[in-house]
Amino acid sequence: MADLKSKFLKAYSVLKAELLQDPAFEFTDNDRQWVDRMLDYNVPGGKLNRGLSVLDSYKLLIEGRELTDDEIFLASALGWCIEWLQAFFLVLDDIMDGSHTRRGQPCWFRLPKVGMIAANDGVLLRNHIPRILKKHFRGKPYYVDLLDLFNEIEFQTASGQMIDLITTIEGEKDLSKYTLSLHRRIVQYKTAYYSFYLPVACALLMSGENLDNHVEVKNILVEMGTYFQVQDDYLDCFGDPETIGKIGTDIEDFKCSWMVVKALELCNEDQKKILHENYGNPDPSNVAKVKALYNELNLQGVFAEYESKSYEKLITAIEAHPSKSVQAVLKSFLGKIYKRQK
Ligand code: GPP
Ligand code: MG
Ligand code: MG
Ligand code: MG
Repeated sequence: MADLKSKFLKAYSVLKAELLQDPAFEFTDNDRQWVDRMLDYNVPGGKLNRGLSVLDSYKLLIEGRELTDDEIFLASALGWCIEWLQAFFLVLDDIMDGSHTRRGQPCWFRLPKVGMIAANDGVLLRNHIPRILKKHFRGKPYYVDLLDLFNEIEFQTASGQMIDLITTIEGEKDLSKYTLSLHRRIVQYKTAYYSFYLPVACALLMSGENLDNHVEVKNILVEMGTYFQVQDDYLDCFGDPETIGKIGTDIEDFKCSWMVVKALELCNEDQKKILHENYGNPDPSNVAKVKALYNELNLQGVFAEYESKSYEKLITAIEAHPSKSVQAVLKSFLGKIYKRQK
């Protein structure tokens, strides 16, 4: 596995070098340096779970036989396309959420020389994906399906991001609309499809499968992605910023987070008043009051319970799947995120 990871990391340098020599644009040294630095800052610094999962999943799907170097490179290239997509989303999400840090460093747009150039860098990151796909997959029978998959999932993610954002519009702040069903809709679209379904769908396409035959796999991965975003919401409030590499902003931003939805479900009238008075206010004293209320309601315990229940449900759904190799793919993915601290 260590060997596969090092091959995956090598593929990044190959893809970056190709993009920096893209014949469709006449780069000067200065332009090339900008893109080089922008990519290194935003693409490879995360956990790489999504990218590596394409490789892991493909290996499990073809069962038994060794991967050829060509297959390792292609599965890595698809994994990197997902990491590029993620970089595109995060660069823009950090602007929209007014975040300060990401992956243990200032958000890209916070760098004095970058600022709103980051918005165009986001567009560039997004455009690199079809360029990578064209270069390496154009002759493959599944090329059109790959393009279609990335397009569909980008649309779903942007739509999820839209509902995440429009629930927080200034002047219309209304906690009464924050329910578990709204939360579910947001996280399913903004996170689950691109983070969980996409890596496995890429591996399925590469192994010659028709995605229409894998609706149940998709349903399980969307469940897993929902659980993953609940963890993200929890860590935004109770995670260690040193470990997660980012400082939470959900309370300040009036987000429809799992935490506030649960708090609203469990609170009495006096506690509800505290939420209404303090949620969505950037002042640290207001944020502290919300966190104190979360503690009073034992949301850490409520989350721990949610976490083990979700795990059990997912394992049951996975074990009901007829294919052992698909079960292995799904279990490997779940193993990577269960009880994660970052
Ligand atoms: C995560 O939400 C969702 C995304 C990164 C999708 C963004 C989509 C766009 C079209 C820009 P989050 O804000 O909770 O993530 P984090 O906690 O990492 O900031
Ligand atoms: Mg964010
Ligand atoms: Mg966001
Ligand atoms: Mg978050």
